[in-house]
Amino acid sequence: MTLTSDLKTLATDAGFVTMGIATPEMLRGLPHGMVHTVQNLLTPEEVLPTVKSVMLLGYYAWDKSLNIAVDSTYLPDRERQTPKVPLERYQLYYEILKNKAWALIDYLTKQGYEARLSLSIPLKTSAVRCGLGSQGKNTLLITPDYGPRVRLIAVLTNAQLDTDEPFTDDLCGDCEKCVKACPTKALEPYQITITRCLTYAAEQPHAKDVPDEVRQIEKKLTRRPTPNSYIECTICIDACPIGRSRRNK
Ligand code: B12
Ligand code: SF4
Ligand code: SF4
Repeated sequence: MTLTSDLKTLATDAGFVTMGIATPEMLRGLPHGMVHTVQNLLTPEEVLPTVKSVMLLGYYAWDKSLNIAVDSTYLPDRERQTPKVPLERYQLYYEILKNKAWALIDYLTKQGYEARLSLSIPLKTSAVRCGLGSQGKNTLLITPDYGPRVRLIAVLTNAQLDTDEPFTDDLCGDCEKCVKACPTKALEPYQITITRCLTYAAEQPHAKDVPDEVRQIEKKLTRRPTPNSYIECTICIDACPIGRSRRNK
């Protein structure tokens, strides 16, 4: 058994359904810096300066409740409109991903290597270069078996691992179901207008750059199980025929 196959076995045992490995050189030229106001995308070297291998892992999001986001602090309704400090938010699938990927960090560290989890390198384009699938017209990573129903996390290490081939097919073909299904017309093939996305609108209840009609649709469609939580939109995932036969409702 090599270190690479040990790690792949560990990842499968932890519940990841797809994985692939690239060197940092194979990930050059991917998106970097601020994505609108949402996320500062980092290079692998910014996360771990000694990085030699990047492992991309996909977890099958088999239930919509995995998309729940919960604010860390309870605030009465009147204060929620204008919180004095920004609220911290927990997204269930991020917590699950970190928890499961920890098995690999633990293993690598015990073997004497450095290892870091990352949710802040550009995960979709990195996943394509690691061979997991293609970027779909909804801009998400779609895999041949699960379509866009996978959530992504990276494990970076200074161990030298065997790499996989980048994915070169376009799995979408003539299909445009996700583009047509988006209720706010946020999508054009392979492009998104972030301020029209219901997930952005729900995450940023006070953002001024969300068009009024999008805000109205967000208020109508976003499911809020409690005043402190909401379920992120998955309409452009549910619309995708690839991998739909798997349970996802
Ligand atoms: C910022 C962000 C958002 C923003 C912006 C979305 C966006 N598409 O950029 C908002 C808040 C709107 C958002 C919404 C959602 N998100 Co989000 N988001 C991210 C985040 C943090 C960065 C995404 C990013 O890199 N954007 C930057 C742009 C430049 O990247 P890009 O889309 O790859 O852009 C490229 C394409 O447009 C491409 N391109 C342009 N023209 C063409 C033409 C062709 C032919 C091709 C092939 C490509 C192409 O080139 C661009 C540059 O490379 C990632 C986590 C991460 N660290 O990567 C999660 C992530 C992408 N989100 C995720 C999810 C699931 C969602 C939602 C479904 C909400 C939910 N239920 O969780 C929605 C889906 C909206 C959508 N259709 O994209 C998952 C996606 C999993 C997957 N299978 O891909 C991620 C990876 C989080 C995770 N850890 O799993 N998200
Ligand atoms: S997450 Fe919802 S609003 Fe955002 S692009 Fe997908 S379908 Fe449209
Ligand atoms: S719904 Fe169709 S166009 Fe959209 S990602 Fe899936 S296969 Fe591609």
